[in-house]
Amino acid sequence: MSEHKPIILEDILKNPEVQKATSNINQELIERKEYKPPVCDVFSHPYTFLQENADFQFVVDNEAKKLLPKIIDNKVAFITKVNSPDNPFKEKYCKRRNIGIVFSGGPAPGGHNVIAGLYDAAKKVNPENKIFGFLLGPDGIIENKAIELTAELVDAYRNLGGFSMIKTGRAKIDSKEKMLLTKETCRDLGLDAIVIVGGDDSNTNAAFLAQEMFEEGLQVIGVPKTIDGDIQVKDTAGKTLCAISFGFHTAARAFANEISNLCTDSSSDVKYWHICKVMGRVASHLALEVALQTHANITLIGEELADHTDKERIEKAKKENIIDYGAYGMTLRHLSRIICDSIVRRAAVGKSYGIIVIPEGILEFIDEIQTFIIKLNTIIADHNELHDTDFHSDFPLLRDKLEYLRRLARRSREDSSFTIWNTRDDDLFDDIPEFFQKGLLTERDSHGNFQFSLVETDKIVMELVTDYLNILKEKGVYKTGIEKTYYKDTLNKAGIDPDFFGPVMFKNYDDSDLLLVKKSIISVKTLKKVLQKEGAVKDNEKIPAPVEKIFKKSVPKFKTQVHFYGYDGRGNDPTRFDCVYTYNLGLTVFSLIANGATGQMAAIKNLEMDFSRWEPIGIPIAPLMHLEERKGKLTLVLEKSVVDVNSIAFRAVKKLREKWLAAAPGEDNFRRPGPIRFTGKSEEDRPITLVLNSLHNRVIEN
Ligand code: FBP
Repeated sequence: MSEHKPIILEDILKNPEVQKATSNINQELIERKEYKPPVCDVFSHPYTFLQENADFQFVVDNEAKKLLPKIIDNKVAFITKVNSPDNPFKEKYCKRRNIGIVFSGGPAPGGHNVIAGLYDAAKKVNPENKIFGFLLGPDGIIENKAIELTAELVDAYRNLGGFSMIKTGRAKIDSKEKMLLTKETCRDLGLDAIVIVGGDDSNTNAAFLAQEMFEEGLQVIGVPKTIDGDIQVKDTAGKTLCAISFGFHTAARAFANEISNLCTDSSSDVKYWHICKVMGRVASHLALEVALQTHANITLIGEELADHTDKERIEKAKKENIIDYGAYGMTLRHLSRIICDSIVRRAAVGKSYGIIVIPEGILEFIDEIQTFIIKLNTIIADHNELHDTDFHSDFPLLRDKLEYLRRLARRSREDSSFTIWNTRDDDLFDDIPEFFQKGLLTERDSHGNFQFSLVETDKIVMELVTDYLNILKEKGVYKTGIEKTYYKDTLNKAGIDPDFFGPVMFKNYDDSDLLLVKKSIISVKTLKKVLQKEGAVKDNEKIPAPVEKIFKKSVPKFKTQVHFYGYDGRGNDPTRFDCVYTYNLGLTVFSLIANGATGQMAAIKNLEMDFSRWEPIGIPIAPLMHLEERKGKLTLVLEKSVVDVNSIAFRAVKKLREKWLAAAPGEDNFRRPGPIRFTGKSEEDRPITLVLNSLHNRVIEN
């Protein structure tokens, strides 16, 4: 007899077992929230001090000198302990402060721990200190929407992913009016400092705000956030100051786990190619890390494509004494050829399945597409400025937009000084599939960035791949390899001599265990023709059924499943690396504020090494800025860091590429990183990219 009491259906929600099973709180959540990240040694001391270090130099842009004079001379500052501080130092350090914090841009796992670190440090130094969280991103600053953070609220989000506590947004404080409103908010809340947790554009914002608020004495500190991993800082000598932004590790681990599961599925069911687009607006850092974690069969890296040169074409042009400009840089068509080559090679060994990882921002590195993006950015920005309206509201439908472009092309014919959009551009644009035209004309984000996440990059690339594979099929070079033993067994069972048909049907019958049907045989009809020609069947005879079966097996089927990995990984609870990293970033932020810094970005040096070697620092933001095209204009922004094709991580992937493609008989070489866990050692430690790149000084060139 059951020990449990029967549950009355009407009272079902009152039943304690039902309540426990349906509660929002589970054991994992409790353990996560209770986790106390270790702190860098310096933070175990009651007071910290900033030790400027002028050894770290940057190439400073003249425009940055001009626009950010108050913070351009900031130096890298190491956070150090103070042994016996004097009273004035203590008073300054512990004075009562109001600090505002805002999340800006896309969520990144670990943001809540930045808040927790800042909160804990501020309250420990002076319990009267207040931390305000601005709601819904920078709009919260502009519109003065903030909440005072309490211990209860902070505790509720410790070690949890997302930015749910105060939310985020993509607004930008980019006009005099917004700056004035920001000043009003700061005055109203009596703020001493604002902390901007954001990506390259948000840290750019932090620098301008620091410049603007300098006289008012309001300190502004940035925090390097973005799953894209494109905030990495090195000085001119190549010394790493910030190896990666927070959130990157978690997102990469989440994507890698999902993609690794697909590796398992596809090598079990052996019928699908899984096309995995992974986030990363521009840089391919996430794709590179996913490759290292999963050993997917094919991983494209945008930065490598930008470097591409077609050596054959260059040589040919040289002989003709001309320069073939088209041989430099990658085209979409050429990219599809490279992918097809790998698919064809795997098919030849009987593997009509696999995993392709495509970085979201890959189109940024394809010259022909990049040109369109820049031209369209300029056209849209010019239209908005001239008419003081919004291009997308004026031309809501694709056909309206295309008609507008056509008008511009006509104008270029009449006015030779108008060069932004000519007839050739218009014709080329016309050749692009409609869904891609729409993608290229989508609304830019508030920073003027092209929104790659809204474009079906994978669809564009894979449509070209499918087309070309069909051509290769027609040409007779795309075939599935047939195991010789299988072929022989099939024919023997039917009482047919395999050695009789083998040499007629296959091009490598005598010297391989994996048989490839001859190039000239591309259909049952052509098979019959060849068999007749070689005298293997008579004119009025049918092809023996087992022979036809084998031929049909040799015709590859390119079946795909498409996946997008982005928002899911971005919302994951942070890995232990990101928990510890962000909590210490929060502590760093407070040290910078308590020591009077402004225009600095909190960072942890030596992230690529063991935790015991981590060093909290402040990095000056202004010297990291350079000019970039935004909304059709050159604008001063924090420089994004893209994948370095000379880095050890990239070169390792390049060297292992052939092995991971596994276009050879036998097993694939997939790696199983497993899901994000809080315990365990290796996977939770730090990104593999960082581990490899930290070996930089130890690698001897050969
Ligand atoms: P941040 O640079 O703001 O951290 O955002 C990164 C990102 O997740 C990109 O990977 C992606 O392209 C983009 O945000 C998506 O933007 P949105 O959230 O507006 O769709």
